[in-house]
Amino acid sequence: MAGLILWGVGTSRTLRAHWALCFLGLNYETRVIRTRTPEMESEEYRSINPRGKVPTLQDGELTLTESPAIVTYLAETYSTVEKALIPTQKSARAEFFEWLSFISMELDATSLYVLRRHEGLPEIYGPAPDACQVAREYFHRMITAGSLRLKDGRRFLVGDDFTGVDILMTTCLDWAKRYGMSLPPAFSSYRSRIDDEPSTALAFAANAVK
Ligand SMILES: N[C@@H](CCC(=O)N[C@@H](CS)C(=O)NCC(=O)O)C(=O)O
Repeated sequence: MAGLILWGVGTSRTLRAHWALCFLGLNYETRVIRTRTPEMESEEYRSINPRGKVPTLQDGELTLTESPAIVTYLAETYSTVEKALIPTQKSARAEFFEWLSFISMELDATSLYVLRRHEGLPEIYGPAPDACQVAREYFHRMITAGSLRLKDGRRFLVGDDFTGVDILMTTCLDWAKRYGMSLPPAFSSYRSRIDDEPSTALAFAANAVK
């Protein structure tokens, strides 16, 4: 198998993978597959991703799931001097992985995904109003603490440039807003700045359900 193939459109997590590919200017093929559709259950897709989730990236012989891992793999493999999604300097790389973990665990898995499952899809996962209330409070606490990072006036989370963790953070900020949560002012301004980054519009278009 040759070339890059990305499976999945239309979700916050698929957006992350499209965005990294768009930012790096890579040619890739999109396999339009959406959550909770028969295609997700197909034998072909299950043989590629037995967990039945999107996104999945194929790069030659490599098949990779988990959006933070996909963004990091693309960043490590395809960044150039002109277009890089991960810093090269050791301490900045350590901070990149710190933010990757914070966003994936504290914002996504512990807060937003709880809301997605129990407020957005109660018919599948069951209603859980207490857990949702706690998830909202937890998100607020984490994003407020996270916003201290921006108090020195920095434009992006790590180093001086836009990186993969800005992709992940932006998807979580938008996700939180869709669930009616307000953002600390520093993250509202940050989110507006992200729209100035040319790959933002490309990525949203690539991830859109046509
Ligand atoms: N940790 C995974 C989560 C992937 C995930 O849950 N994707 C959702 C769409 S955003 C999905 O495929 N849901 C289908 C299902 O759970 O049945 C990642 O970040 O890629």
